[in-house]
Amino acid sequence: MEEPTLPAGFLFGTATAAYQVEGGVREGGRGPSIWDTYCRTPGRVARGETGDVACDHYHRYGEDVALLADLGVDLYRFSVAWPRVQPTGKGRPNPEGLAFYDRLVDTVLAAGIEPVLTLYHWDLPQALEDVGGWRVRDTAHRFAEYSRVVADRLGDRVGRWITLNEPFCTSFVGHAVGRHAPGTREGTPALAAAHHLLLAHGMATGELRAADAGEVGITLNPDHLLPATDSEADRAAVERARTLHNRVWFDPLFTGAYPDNEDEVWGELADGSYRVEGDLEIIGRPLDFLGINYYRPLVVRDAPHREPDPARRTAVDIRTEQVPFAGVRHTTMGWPVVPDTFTDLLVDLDRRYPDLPPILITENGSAEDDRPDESGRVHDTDRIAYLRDHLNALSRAIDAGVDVRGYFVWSLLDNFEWAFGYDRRFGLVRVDYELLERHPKDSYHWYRDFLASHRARRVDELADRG
Ligand code: IFM
Repeated sequence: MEEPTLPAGFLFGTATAAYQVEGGVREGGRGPSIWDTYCRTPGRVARGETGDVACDHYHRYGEDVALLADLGVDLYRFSVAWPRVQPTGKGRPNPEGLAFYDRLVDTVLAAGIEPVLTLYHWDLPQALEDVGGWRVRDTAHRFAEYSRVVADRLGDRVGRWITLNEPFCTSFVGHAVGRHAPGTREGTPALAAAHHLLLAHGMATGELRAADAGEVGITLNPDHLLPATDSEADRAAVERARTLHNRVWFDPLFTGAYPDNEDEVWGELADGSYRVEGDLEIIGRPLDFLGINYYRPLVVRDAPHREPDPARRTAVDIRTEQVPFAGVRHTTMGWPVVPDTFTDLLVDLDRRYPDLPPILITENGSAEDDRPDESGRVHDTDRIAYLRDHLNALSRAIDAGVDVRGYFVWSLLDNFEWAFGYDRRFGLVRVDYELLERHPKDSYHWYRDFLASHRARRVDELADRG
């Protein structure tokens, strides 16, 4: 299989997120987050696992940055834990929390790597959840305040800022499906949460601009949706799913309007009471880049009848159902591996939204059944194939005219995979969770060699042209 070729100047990185790697949840004055609470609720997370220790990145970040330096990446994407900076989600910042991110950023920069900072990767301070969380408008104001605190502290050294990671998961998986914190099943409040997240993003963008912090973007996880059959009903189901998964975010952010089929999709759930005149202007503030996370396509069919089992029912029912993607390999997440759909998604978004800013692929990767050999090495050939095939698919999207500037592997380290706990491993580096040792897998060595040879190839081409 051919090694991917991306344009000269294309940036490569890896990504992590605070709750998934840091641990140290009771250290340095950090307050509790909704994920601490969720993990402690029996039956929520596999085997009752928590992020209490995770990869112990809070103490071992130096070792992790050394791994990044050896890997040869241009960028490192990490997230700041809001409850470390503001333990109750508002008010005076916690100096120890800010000092931790100071040290992390300085260490990353000293390794010659550019830090890319995500402000919110799902760890809302529990104190804010207790007064309504994302269901209430005030949380958007609190997020803007928190963003300004972080920007004032790190804006002199961090040049790229991501406001939110995958607000779809926060609002719908968290408030309608209940599989993420806060773990509720609510209809209208889930839609209100989606709106307040967008508003929070827009307000934070304003604060980051005012602090002159650098480039600003948001990370979305749009789905590439395919109908189960060519029937009219299944194609209509795809359009409803497109609104829930993609248009809710893309339309207000990049067209200045809410999706025009909302009434049909949400029915009476959307009472609009949470929208205030002027919100769309705030939400639609221009961005410097768009982060896209992509892993797998989704096949859906029309499902006019509600899920009979109330325990499995989502509170935002759009009368669709997921169908397995037959005939392809699946990762240990149960996700089908279909790299061409990565090209298709990017081209499709580019055509639907002509005003998108340049794109960074802020996550892509695969969870595999990694089994270390006697010497502790993980020969993760499936992960290498996944990454190579997706980078080739990305390169085809760029050839088709999509403006993509960078790519991050999810993830640098095996880490806490939310409700699945620790047995879904996405890392380029294996983490021994007992000893907290790091062991680079074959995919780490592949990515390192690929980055070095890609750079050398591009330099040679430029020299030839010169
Ligand atoms: O681990 C998550 C990450 O936190 C958000 N995007 C998807 C990843 C894999 O599920």
